[in-house]
Amino acid sequence: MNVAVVNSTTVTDFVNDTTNFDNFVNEWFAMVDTNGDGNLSREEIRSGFGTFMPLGSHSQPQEEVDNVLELIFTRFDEDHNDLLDLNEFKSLMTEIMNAVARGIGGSPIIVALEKDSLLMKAVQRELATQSYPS
Ligand SMILES: [Ca+2]
Ligand SMILES: [Ca+2]
Repeated sequence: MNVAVVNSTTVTDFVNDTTNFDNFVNEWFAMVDTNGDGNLSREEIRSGFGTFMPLGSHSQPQEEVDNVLELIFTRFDEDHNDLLDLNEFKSLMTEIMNAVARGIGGSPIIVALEKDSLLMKAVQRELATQSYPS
């Protein structure tokens, strides 16, 4: 666990850096697609849920997880095959990151970061692209 100061730009810059964000989405897709068939089933997303959600909602009640899954599929499963392909997954990830950015707002806040969480990746990217005067 690390602590970092972030604002909404940390997250929006991360999403807008297309090459970087594409790699990031691909990585996550491969991680969640445990049977490697190129599609994410509800079960795969459910299993990946704990690390998948930006603020690490590990111990959500099953019912709540089902509701979120239902919302995800209603909104992002564009061809209604009950699977998310890479493009559908990317829309979902973009939406999640934008929601995180809106949640943070314009003023810098201090957050606790879980290793490998979405926010952590955004912060790492920001740090990597910043140059500090020496
Ligand atoms: Ca799969
Ligand atoms: Ca689909």
